[in-house]
Amino acid sequence: SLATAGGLMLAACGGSAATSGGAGSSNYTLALIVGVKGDPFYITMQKGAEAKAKELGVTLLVDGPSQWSATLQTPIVSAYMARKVDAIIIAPCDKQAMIAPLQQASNAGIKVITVDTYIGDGDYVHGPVTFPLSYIGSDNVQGGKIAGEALIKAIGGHGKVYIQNTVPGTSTTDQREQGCKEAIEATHGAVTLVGVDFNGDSAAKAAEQTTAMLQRVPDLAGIFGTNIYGSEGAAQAVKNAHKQGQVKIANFDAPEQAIVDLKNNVVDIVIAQKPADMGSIGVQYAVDALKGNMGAIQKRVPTGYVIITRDNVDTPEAQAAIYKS
Ligand code: T6T
Repeated sequence: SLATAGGLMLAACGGSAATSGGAGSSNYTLALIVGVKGDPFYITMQKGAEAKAKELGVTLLVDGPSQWSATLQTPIVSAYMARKVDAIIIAPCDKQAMIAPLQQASNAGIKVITVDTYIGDGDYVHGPVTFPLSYIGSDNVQGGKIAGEALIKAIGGHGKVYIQNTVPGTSTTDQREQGCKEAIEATHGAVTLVGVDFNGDSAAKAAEQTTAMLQRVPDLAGIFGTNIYGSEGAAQAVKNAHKQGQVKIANFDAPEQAIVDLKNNVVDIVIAQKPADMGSIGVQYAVDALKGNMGAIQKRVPTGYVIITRDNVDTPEAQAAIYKS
């Protein structure tokens, strides 16, 4: 499946295979397994990982499932195990279901690092799962809170809101929902949550669900889209209903379309993560671990956000944070 997957890529082969001991000496093969193929967030992560692999002179293979699914992601882990890669850098699709396959890889001596999403509870020091070397990714409870607070402000501090979520069991989006709920609770009833829908990581499904919600709750004031697809579908439904400006949207993630929607007053805040940094640090850590340089590795690396609004969208910092596709 790897050879035909199309996502398999040789990013860099540094130096000759026979080299050893020099600066670019490590003849390591790393695998990056993304959460889903074709997602601009992961495309941007891949670019960051590839640049670092090239710099360090190691080989990087990249693959991922065609849909957001632990069932589809598991055989990719198995295939890289069979291929005896030195390290797996992965965004696990499910915090429980991906524990066993990754534990097997770790038991086989493969270094395991998680990026973006985690397994267990993400605390690889004191939590139930400690074999991954690091969790590199956003603080998603904080991100959900930022989104929730911005949405509450945009709707004037009171009214009905709705959360467009992806797939339960995904650490990132579960935590964003939690953070948004905490922001809503802090209004002591001024803002109420009228529903949470799960779109299966499909923008089309998200649009359908949001359209139904707009009909059921005509005075809906705001929507939080917890990732690219939830936000895209929510924005599409609001545009279809000609309710842009009337129904506010907090948009997690920063693909090009989100920036267009921001400029057109369809969304009010775009929360950009730093996927290229996640990929780059993931590769750096894998090579550190393979060289026995464990002191360089932190178990948890929060990568931060760039908050994009109409006020700063044209600044170099905001423009640089837009995802590649
Ligand atoms: O929001 C990102 C990522 O953080 C999440 O885990 C899955 O969805 C995205 O890739 C965006 O589509």
